[in-house]
Amino acid sequence: SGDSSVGSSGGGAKDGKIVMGFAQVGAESGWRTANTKDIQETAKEAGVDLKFSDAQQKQENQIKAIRSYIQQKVDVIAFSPVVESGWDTVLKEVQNAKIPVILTDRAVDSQDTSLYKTFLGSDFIEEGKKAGQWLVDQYKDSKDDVNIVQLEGTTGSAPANDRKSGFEEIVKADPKFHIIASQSGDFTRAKGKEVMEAFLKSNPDIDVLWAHNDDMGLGAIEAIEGAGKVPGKDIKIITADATHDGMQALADGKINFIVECNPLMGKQLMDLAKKVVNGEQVPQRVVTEETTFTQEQAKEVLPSRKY
Ligand code: GZL
Repeated sequence: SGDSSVGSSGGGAKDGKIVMGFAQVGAESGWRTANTKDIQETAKEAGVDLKFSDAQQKQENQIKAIRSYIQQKVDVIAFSPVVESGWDTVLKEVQNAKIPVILTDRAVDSQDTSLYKTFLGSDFIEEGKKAGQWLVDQYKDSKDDVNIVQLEGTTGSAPANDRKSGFEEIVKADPKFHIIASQSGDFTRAKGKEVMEAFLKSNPDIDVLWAHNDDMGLGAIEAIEGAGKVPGKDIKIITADATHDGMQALADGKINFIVECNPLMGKQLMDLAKKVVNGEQVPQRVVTEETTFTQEQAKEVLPSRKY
């Protein structure tokens, strides 16, 4: 009949191509734009027909996009849930439409793990612990109190929840560490600057900033310099992600340590998508590879970084 959609998994698979609906969080950070670029490039390389939406960090927009992918009868739906909760209803609609789901980057707190085939992304608790451990090691010979402020990621998101709990688990084991302020900067540079300005106004003696991503850390650097203090010296800064701008600030001595969060998961996503569309078994959890960087290491690797 020449109609290649006949007999496919129901998707609009034109000429045998897999059709993927991807509902992205937004374009809030350098990490996110690197993640988006990688997904779009690897889809092309894998011959996957990618339908892509940007939810401007709003859950209702992601839910709308997922519903539109159901209507379009795509072969597979992938998305990075902006927050952990509130997904069961729409994921049940996808399940009823017999479309497999892959979670990327961020997790959902649904108890029913049959609602998705796999979760591909970083271990954010581990990332928080790495940040905390670096701090403990830095101050191991000091008896003085250490005052920490924390710029949390998007409220309710898996990276914010888990980076916070991983970090606090490590530093709270030592009574000299005090988290004197902690607030969301929504993963953006602008909000990170705004919240850090408020922290600086109400806390004259901040020793350390732990920012859940580079972008908030970079905004905080502007606030710290605006307050006449030296970032990386007067206030030590730890961030997560290791995007180009963060790594540049690390090499320049304005950030002291970065815990990498690898956005380049597109190739793994496309391989997993082909498997789930073909009904093959895939692991329930795939953890992305990533490391950490000191100022010296940043200087070395900057020229070869992809993002
Ligand atoms: C982490 C990702 C976070 C990044 C932020 O995997 O969800 O969202 O750390 C991004 O930069 O906004």
